[in-house]
Formats: sequence, C-alpha cells, structure tokens
Amino acid sequence: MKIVKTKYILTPNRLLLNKAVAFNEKIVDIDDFKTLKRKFNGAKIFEYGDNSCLLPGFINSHVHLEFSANRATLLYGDFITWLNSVIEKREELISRCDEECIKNSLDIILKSGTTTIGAISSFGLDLLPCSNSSLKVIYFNEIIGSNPAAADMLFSDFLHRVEKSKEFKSKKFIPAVAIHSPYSVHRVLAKKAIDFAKDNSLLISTHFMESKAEREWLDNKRGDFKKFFEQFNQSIPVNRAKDFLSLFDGYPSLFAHCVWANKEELEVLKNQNHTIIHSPVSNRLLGNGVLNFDKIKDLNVAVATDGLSSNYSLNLYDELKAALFIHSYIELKRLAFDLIKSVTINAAKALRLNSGEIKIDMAADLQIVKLPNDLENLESIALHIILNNKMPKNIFIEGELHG
Ligand code: MCF
Ligand code: FE
Repeated sequence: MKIVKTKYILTPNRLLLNKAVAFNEKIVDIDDFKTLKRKFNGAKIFEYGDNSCLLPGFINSHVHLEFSANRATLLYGDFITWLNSVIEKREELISRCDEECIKNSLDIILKSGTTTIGAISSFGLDLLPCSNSSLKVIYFNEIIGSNPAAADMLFSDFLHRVEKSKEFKSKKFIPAVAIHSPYSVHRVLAKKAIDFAKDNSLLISTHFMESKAEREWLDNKRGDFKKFFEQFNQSIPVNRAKDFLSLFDGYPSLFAHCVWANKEELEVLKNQNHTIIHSPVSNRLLGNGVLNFDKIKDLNVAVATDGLSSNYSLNLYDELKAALFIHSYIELKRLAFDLIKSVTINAAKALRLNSGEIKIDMAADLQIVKLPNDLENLESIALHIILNNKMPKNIFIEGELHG
C-alpha cells in the first residue's frame, strides 16, 4: 500500500483540503493522513509540501506518434497546403522517426503528467514502443483510402495491423480502430471497418469536419478539396457527412476537431453520446479556426494535442494553456476547471477507462503538481494548476511511481 499526502486534492469534481489517498493499483481510501497511516500500517508514505496538489494523471486521447520527427518539414497555415505537404513528406518523416524517436515522445508525454494516450497509428511503426511503454495506450489502428479499387487490399492490411496489435493486448495496451475521415475513407471501407470494430467491441476514433475545405467538399463537391482530389482523378466525395455519421449510430466514438460541424451534426454527436476531441493548437496551425464552445455545451469534450504533425508539443499542459487563451470569451476560472475535466473525467469516459478521477476503486493513475505559495483564492486553483505547471513532480500509473 502507498499513501500520498498533499495540501490539495483535485478529484477534479471536488477540491479536498488536507486529505490523503491510500492506493495500490487502485485507489483504496481517501481520508485524513493520520487515519490512513493508522489503518494501513507499514504503507509507503509520499508526503509533499504546502503548495502540493494531487490530480488524476492526464489522458491525451489523440496523438499521432509516427509523425514525431516533424518540427518544420510540414507546411502550416492552410489545411490543404498542409495535407499536400504530408503526402509529399510522409515517407521521409516516418523514416526519420524510428522506434527510439517514438520512445522519446512517449517519455516526454509521461514526464508531462499524462498517464494514458490514444495513439492514432497510421502504419503500425509505433506498435512496439507503445506496447512496451509505462503509459497506458489505447492503440487506434487507422484505415485510410478513398479509391474503391484498393479497398480490399487496404482492408486486409488494416486487419493485419489490428491482429498484430491484438497480440500485445493487456490491461495497459488496448487495440482499437481509427477511421481517418469522411473525405479520405471510401464509404464501403468505412462501413466495413466500423462494423468490424463494433463486432469486436473496439473503440473507434475519427477526424470529422476539421476544415472549411472538408465542409465545402462534402456539402457541395466544391472548394479546395476539388483541386486536391483532381490529382487522384477523383471528382466526387466518397461520403455524405450525414451518412458517414450514421455509421457510428449506437456506438459512442471519438470525433476529432469538428470545428466545421453544423447544428444537425452536433445534435447527432450529442444524442449518440460521442465525444469531441479538441486540439486548439492543431486547429490554429492548420488554419482551421476555433471550435465554438457555445455550440457544444452539452457534449462530452476532451482536449488532446494531436501529433507533432500539427503541434510543437505533446505536453497537455501546453495544450491547456493554449486553450485558455484561445477561448478568451469564456469565464476564465470555469474554463480552467472544464479543461482539467476534459483531460481526466471526460477523456476517461470517451476511452471507457476506469480512471480520470480520484475516487475509491478507480485506477491509481496520479500526478503531483505544485501551486504558487501565495494562492489564497481557491476558486482559481484549476487556473493556477494550468498556468504554473509543465512537468509534474511525481507520476503514478496503476500505483507504480514513474518520475
Ligand atoms: O489530426 C491531424 C490533422 N488531420 C488529419 N490527419 C492527421 C493529423 N496529424 C496526422 N495526421 C495523419 C493521418 O492520420 O496524416 C495523414 C493520416 O495518416 C493524413 S492523410 C495523408
Ligand atoms: Fe489527428
């Protein structure tokens, strides 16, 4: 048994003062330090100072590790320009990121207080580092391809990657499925992969309505994607947005971006209990605009970094800071609390995890962070956690100390 004592505990639904938490792989008890010490005689004690705060480990539900070599290779500022640069530089980028490079990214993620990731894997090159990592990994095998002539070949390659990832399945490594997007996955292929995921109870993640170009293309067969698809001799979209969405009916899934989703689509996302994955830095760098929080009030939202293909950092503290400043019209203190919930409780819900909250019987995935020593106004605690941290003091995953 271990006991952690901090000045504050943000569960994050509640703020507890001068309490302690006893845990092994799971959280066993939350009570006064003295009581826990008496109850669990011989437990290993971790006592932190006056400005310390215990939080659930963060969950980064959407990250593309295979693109981790990118710093300035890809072109930022406009989505189609970016996409063309991905197609041109993809081979070079992935060859510049070997397993050691992916492991480095995973280490940085862990040191930054993230205890679980949703890894979107395009090629399976991140399988070994992900399955060997101390982090918990939901491993989303991605399917992509708009040419129906290649559908059978693409599906069998996808199945092969899924089967391979299943060999590593454990409590900490969970195989899943990613459907790249409605513009890039032919409807027959999308349906096949989604039905496969449903039949095998695998989580599904997708990119949806990320850019204005995607909106125009799927709605009117026009805009920047028209020219983009001419290079592949494709003149019409491979999905209608509405039909694509309906493939996920009855199966709560993760929808990345949704910046350009319309009212009806947001209504479907809400009614079907889907989660919006929000990556404000990626949206900014790829020229996709700002997700309007006023329109998604009743939806489950999880903030995530996306990959280094569209971000400069895989640290969720950087992403939360960016979100605080991007959504400048929302009341600051409440936004800070909601952002912390989005990378703990909300992300855990989306990924069907028994974590993301400091509560008895939840997994002991924890981080200890610091607060300024002049903090008096406890209504601002979430804000100051975000502003004053980047690398937490200690991290526990399933009760094991890391860093
Ligand atoms: O989320 C960002 C932007 N939107 C779409 N895709 C990606 C992102 N970062 C990496 N990607 C990958 C995606 O998984 O880039 C490829 C896919 O394999 C784009 S399609 C050539
Ligand atoms: Fe992405």
